[in-house]
Amino acid sequence: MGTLGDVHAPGGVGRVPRRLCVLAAAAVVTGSCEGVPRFGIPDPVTEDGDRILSLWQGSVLAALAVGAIVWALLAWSVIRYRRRSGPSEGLPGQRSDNVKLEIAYTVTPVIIVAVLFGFTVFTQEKVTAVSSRPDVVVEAVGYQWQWQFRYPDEGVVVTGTTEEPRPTMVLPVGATVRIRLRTTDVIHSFWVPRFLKKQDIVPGLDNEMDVVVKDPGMFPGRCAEYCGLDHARMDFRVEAVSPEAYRAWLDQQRSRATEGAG
Ligand SMILES: [Cu+2]
Repeated sequence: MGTLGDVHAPGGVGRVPRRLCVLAAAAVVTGSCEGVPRFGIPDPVTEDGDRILSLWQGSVLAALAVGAIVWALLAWSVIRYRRRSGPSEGLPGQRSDNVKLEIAYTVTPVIIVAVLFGFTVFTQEKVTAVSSRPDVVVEAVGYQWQWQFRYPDEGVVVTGTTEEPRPTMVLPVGATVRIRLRTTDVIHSFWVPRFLKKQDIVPGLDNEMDVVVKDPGMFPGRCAEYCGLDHARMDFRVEAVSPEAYRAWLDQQRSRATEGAG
């Protein structure tokens, strides 16, 4: 008759999670999980987004592996030790302790959590880092209840209204863009889902983020912090274009501003 000790050999419990940790680790370090599902998060369009996606995929795979092992062990014990018809076999082996097993099931989760923690810190350091020399600086100013995008080095300002079209932050593809986050009133939050990160805009706090958009396209963004009556109308767009198209857009904005002033 199998006892707990025979069945759950420490090596058997520890080996699979360790293998998965290695798999998840490889994914995070290499920065991509080709062919692995995204498990519900948007397709990232920034370099940091790729790192965040890999961390998410590694974490979900590790969780699924642990879940599969737990469910398999539960199913096994339910089936193996079910009440049967016919003469009773009596109770399975009853052991009050198994030191090796207890050490294994304490140390294994600690290792898994430590590995996940390590990769989380590693990724966080990467995605919150800001370059000392960004290529483009944009100030995203949130106010009740819209956005203003200022390009201080270019003399260009885009001011949103709650009517269509929503304000568009135009960025060049492949450039390191510093987004300075400012508010004139309450707390808002700058969120472009396909960047896979968002950051609060807090009065009196100079928050900022760097993004490098990989591919051209139009990406919706919104305020992600409830900020009052028309919070839901604080939509905007980020349009990533080629560096040439970006320069042309700046020129167009400047000439439009001059015409307006004239
Ligand atoms: Cu807001």
